[in-house]
Amino acid sequence: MRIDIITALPKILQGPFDQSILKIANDKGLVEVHIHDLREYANNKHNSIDDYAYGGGAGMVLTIEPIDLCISKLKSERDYDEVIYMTPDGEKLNQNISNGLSLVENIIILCGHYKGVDERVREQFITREISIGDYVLSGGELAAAVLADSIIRLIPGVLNDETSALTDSFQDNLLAPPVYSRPAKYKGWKVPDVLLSGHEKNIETWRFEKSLERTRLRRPDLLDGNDAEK
Ligand code: 6GU
Repeated sequence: MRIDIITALPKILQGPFDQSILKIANDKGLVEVHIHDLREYANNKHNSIDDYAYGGGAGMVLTIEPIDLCISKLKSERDYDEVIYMTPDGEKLNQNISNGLSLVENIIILCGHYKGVDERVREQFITREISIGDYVLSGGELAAAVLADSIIRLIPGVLNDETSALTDSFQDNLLAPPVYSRPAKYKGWKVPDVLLSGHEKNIETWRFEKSLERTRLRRPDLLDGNDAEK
């Protein structure tokens, strides 16, 4: 899979992709993430990529030309399944969306900034608009990193234990059960006996019950329309 991220602030995005699972995925050749600095597509004296909004008002708007040049260049090199714009007024990200996107070949992610992008960019180039939640960030970069992380970790082979992405919270509309590690007793605080029993069936049942209990308590909304309790 290939992910091209277009941003006015490339430095914000360097860190996340140089670390942890995202780096492993890249090193294994399972994903290629390319970060594009919008300023390199500014075809003017001052390298400017933003301008005042027509009609007035506070805040700068990312202009259409550099974005057009960058997206058009990428599209001339390969086909893209989606051109995604990160914006707080987009569709709210969930596990379903990430699952779907982990199956495609090539995506472009455009990060919004300042007051947003010229509306014609959204009309002409964008196939999908995604938000990561009901709060406002100062730019789409962190949101793009969140989206890319949630997609990349689902690509087969990225995680060591291939089943572990399947047992994540949300993957079956249930929150994950509690986990414990050594020591079995710490300052008198004990790990539940069943987990030390070696009895696989009982452990599985215990985990499922804990998942259900935790979901009922914390996120009853997830159980609406869920088969788990029927
Ligand atoms: Cl995608 N962008 C910005 N700027 N703020 C957000 C967001 C995106 N998702 C939630 N808040």
